[in-house]
Amino acid sequence: MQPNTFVIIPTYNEAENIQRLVTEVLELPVDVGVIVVDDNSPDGTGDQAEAMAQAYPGRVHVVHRPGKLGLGTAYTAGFELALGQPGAAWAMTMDADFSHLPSYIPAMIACGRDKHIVIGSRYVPGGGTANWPLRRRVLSWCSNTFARLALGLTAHDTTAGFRLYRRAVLEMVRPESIRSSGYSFLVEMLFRCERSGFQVEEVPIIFEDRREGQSKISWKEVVRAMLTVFRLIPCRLKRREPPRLLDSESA
Ligand SMILES: Nc1nc2c(ncn2[C@@H]2O[C@H](COP(=O)(O)OP(=O)(O)OP(=O)(O)O)[C@@H](O)[C@H]2O)c(=O)[nH]1
Ligand SMILES: [Mg+2]
Repeated sequence: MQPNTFVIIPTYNEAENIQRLVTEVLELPVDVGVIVVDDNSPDGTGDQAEAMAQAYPGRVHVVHRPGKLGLGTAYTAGFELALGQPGAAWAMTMDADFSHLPSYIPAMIACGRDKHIVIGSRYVPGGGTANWPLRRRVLSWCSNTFARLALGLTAHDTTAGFRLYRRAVLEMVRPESIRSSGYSFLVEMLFRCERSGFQVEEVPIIFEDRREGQSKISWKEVVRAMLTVFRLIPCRLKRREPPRLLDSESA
């Protein structure tokens, strides 16, 4: 049977993580497939992902890109492949480094039955971060709060990459037209979703610091995310769509 949910995992140098992560996702008691989007990682992550695709035909797919093209376009390449799969009704995104534990996926999918978007969130009761240095915690909390207040978002974790989107959301907000990458992409995507009237829910998660490998986040990315927030502020003045119902509610 074809999975109805595809978990998109962008990777750049995640050879220590990818096979274990994909295995854990596939072993969950939910109907999911996996799409790895690898940017020709020098450490051979792409080959490892390919080996998983051979071992699980139809359940694991790999998009190989020629070089490091950024997280935003990696997500959109994953969405495109996911939506092209027969029976695909939801697409998830998660990091490859075990900061987003696969064990939260079933709760997010359950929550997605009557919501348009579900966020695995650090900033709702029960959520949080583990093993993160104080500097990183302060930076994350401040940028989240700034984005939330400046853009009038209802979600509390605005930069989270652990998300579940319903097909209709991706078809309407057209993520491929978002030019920014990384955190900027995530904030802009959430902004578009909320402005379009889609219902967002947050499931608490404990975000753990990466287990293996190197961080790819840079100060440049944080500054770019701030600039994205400033660029979007004028769009707040445009009309906001009324809350949307799920197809099943409007039938
Ligand atoms: N395909 C692709 N994946 C990327 C790129 N940059 C980062 N990633 C992946 O995106 C996910 C998030 O990147 P991280 O480096 O973990 O960023 P972070 O979680 O903000 O920071 P740390 O946890 O401190 O490393 C990981 O799975 C990375 O391998 C990219 O340019 N292309
Ligand atoms: Mg990470």
